[in-house]
Amino acid sequence: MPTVSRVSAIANEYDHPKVGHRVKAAAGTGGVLHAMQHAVPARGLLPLINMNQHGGIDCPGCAWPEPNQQELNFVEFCENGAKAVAEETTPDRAGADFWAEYSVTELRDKTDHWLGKRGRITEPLLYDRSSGDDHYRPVSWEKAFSLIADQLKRTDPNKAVFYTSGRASNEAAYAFQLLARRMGSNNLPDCGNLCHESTGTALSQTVGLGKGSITMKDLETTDLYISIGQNPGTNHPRALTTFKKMKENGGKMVVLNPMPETGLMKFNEPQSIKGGLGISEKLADEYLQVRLDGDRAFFQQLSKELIKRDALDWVFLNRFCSGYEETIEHIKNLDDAELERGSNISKAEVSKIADMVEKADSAVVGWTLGVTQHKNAVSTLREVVNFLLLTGNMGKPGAGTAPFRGHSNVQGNRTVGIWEKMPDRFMNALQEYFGFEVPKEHGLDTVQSLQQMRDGNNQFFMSLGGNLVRVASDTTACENGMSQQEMTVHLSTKPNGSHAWPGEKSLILPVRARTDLDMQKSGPQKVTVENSAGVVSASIGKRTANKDLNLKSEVDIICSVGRETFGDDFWQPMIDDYGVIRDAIEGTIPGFERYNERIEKPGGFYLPNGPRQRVFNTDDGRAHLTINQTNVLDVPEGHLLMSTVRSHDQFNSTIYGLDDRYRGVREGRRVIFMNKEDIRELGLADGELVDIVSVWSDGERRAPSFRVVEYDHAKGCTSTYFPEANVLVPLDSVAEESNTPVYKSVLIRLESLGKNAKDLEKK
Ligand SMILES: Nc1nc2c(c(=O)[nH]1)N[C@H]1C(S)=C(S)[C@@H](COP(=O)(O)OP(=O)(O)OC[C@H]3O[C@@H](n4cnc5c(=O)[nH]c(N)nc54)[C@H](O)[C@@H]3O)O[C@H]1N2
Ligand SMILES: Nc1nc2c(c(=O)[nH]1)N[C@H]1C(S)=C(S)[C@@H](COP(=O)(O)OP(=O)(O)OC[C@H]3O[C@@H](n4cnc5c(=O)[nH]c(N)nc54)[C@H](O)[C@@H]3O)O[C@H]1N2
Ligand SMILES: [Mo]
Repeated sequence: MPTVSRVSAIANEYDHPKVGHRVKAAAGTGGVLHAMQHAVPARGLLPLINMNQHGGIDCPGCAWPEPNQQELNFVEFCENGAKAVAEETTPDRAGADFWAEYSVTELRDKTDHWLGKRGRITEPLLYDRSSGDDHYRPVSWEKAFSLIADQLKRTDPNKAVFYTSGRASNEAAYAFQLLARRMGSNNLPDCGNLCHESTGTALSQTVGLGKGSITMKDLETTDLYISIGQNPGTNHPRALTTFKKMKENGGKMVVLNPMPETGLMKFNEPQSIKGGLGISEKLADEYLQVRLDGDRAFFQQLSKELIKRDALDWVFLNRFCSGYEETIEHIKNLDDAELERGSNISKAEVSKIADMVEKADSAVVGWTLGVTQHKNAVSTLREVVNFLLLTGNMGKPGAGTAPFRGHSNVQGNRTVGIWEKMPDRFMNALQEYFGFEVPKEHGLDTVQSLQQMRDGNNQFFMSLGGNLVRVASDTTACENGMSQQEMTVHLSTKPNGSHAWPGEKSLILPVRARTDLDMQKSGPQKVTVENSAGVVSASIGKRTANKDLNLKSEVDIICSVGRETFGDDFWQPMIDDYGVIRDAIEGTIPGFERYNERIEKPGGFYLPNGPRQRVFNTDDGRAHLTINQTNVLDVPEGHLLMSTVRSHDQFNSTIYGLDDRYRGVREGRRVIFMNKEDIRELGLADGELVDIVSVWSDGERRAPSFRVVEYDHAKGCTSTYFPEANVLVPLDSVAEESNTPVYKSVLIRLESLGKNAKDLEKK
């Protein structure tokens, strides 16, 4: 490993961000007027009006659940959904001329913003290092499939990695896992490993199902919603409409977040009368600026206070839980001062929240990445479950767990087999249904796959969507790892940073996107997706504007590779009619009975959910309370903790634009948000340019040229944007048990460059 990392291609130049006015209220469903300014989808609004409606497409953005069918609005999409669709329906093209103009080496110095704005990829492309040509060149589909088939036939299944980004449909995901397992590999990592793996791990251990328990109705009617580590104004804007309903029903909202996030404080619903008049409404009743990774300590403080008050649901504990005596004893004896040091939240504040919990007949805790991407994330989430179980807030109306998933179908991908550790029940069913030997040994997750690639022990990498080089930690190690493959294959819509790090041979296979019409032998195809509430529904693309492009559907590509490689007779019928894949899902996974029939119903159907019914699929059939240590992160003098977050104008590595209007940043992304006191104590100034440096046992890592932005951030904590800062996190820095990269509590120091952005602007 290098002691000082080579500066990653995306991370070397200062991009002159401007800092100014912050927009103070966020918008939910229908908050699209703003989006329309720079995101009107090409060739009309039809894809948008159809979005999330029966017979239309599921939004390709986040996994926020749809409201009940009776309550659907005329427009059921948000600003960021509109941007996602605009990005997909762009008239811009990255055709053969683009790939001829830019060599791979040149592409390495381009940001993902620039790459994505080149437009849709128009035909399959091949890069072949042995030819001495540093360019991707057009290739026929037949040649592409036969090259991949030849490579797969000579690849050791343990040295092949099949990565999925959570936008893939259930049908494409199922076909993809079939390809990997038919080959003999369980190496099926996904973006979920980088995202909610900690959620799945903690919830499976405690309540026996790695998914959230609530329905939309629960969220709308709960008495108390506790939000931890989420920024829904940007990342799940339609949630704001639900929060508003919850507040109208008398619900209260408590927020834990080190950053003051506009989308959690004030809300402006353009579809309501008040909103139309520009009157915004308050969301959070209490906003606690917790220290980074301080949520576990906070929930210990809260449970300790409730135990002291004997405000526990003993009937529920006795009837449904195990481990509570020991857990209560443990929490009772935790040290108050240490807990307060961990959370940065005072006893008085905890007491106020305990009052709210006591008054509430029901409570939901909702979370996203501010909780899942820490070293101790799994134990934090177990502590959240302790709180819910102690107060009986599980499996009754208005109560439960609400992890909001990221990508629109990341939850569905898991359900249908994209996981390196699928249970034996599934493997046996697969073997029986298809009649080939299914490998039983667990495969590699995302970080393990990248470690194997980095260490030169892998031959083949195939990616169903996504942009792994940019979104994983340790950008440099990933770039090197990708380049060492015998073959890399990317199913993509647009150029991205991962394409710039090809293996010996590399194929870019352009896919139809969710909005595109998908015509196969049996007619136009629909696909299905599962949202964060476990509802499965259909999505039907209708756009014909990309007819002129030489695209194939994801299902078609995957099954064609399978057919060419193995010659089985089950691949082609799946391409001709995706209903055949749904039959196979029904035949191998519980909960999908009458799959093809039930997706015809508006709103789709719910998958079974034990915890929602107080059924806990654990070893003793009870919900488990657990003992978790406090583990406060120590920060040496002169250092700070850093979290990496999304701006309002990005979807992961797809950068729609360079503004973040709720945080007052424009035209650039290289900023670090800091508390005023921290700036002063470190002898820095607002606007100063700094390098961010992280120190590890294998040497230091550096992300150069960021502008210091004074912000009302929790003391000792800072935030920057992902993926620019990913270069700072070593691949080996992961959460215990879930192996998710520690993206949200990185120990850093800052080195001044002796310049101030404000002076540069004056010149
Ligand atoms: N527009 C848009 N929508 C998206 C995405 C996108 O990039 N753009 N990405 C999608 C994906 S894949 C996902 S997974 C989700 C992500 O959704 P979010 O989790 O909302 O995304 P982040 O921007 O990472 O925001 C993390 C939040 O947690 C806070 N935080 C950080 N550390 C801590 C902590 O220790 N404790 C607490 N309490 N808070 C903390 C941060 O200040 C920030 O507000 O969004 C999905 N939706
Ligand atoms: N530092 C830091 N790093 C993070 C995170 C963080 O909070 N901080 N968050 C992590 C999380 S939660 C996630 S989910 C990952 C995201 O990781 P990924 O899912 O791997 O990345 P994306 O940026 O969402 O993928 C974008 C690419 O997908 C392709 N694409 C778009 N639409 C389609 C389609 O319909 N089909 C196909 N085949 N391809 C398509 C496009 O080519 C585009 O370039 O990043 C993780 N990385
Ligand atoms: Mo995610």
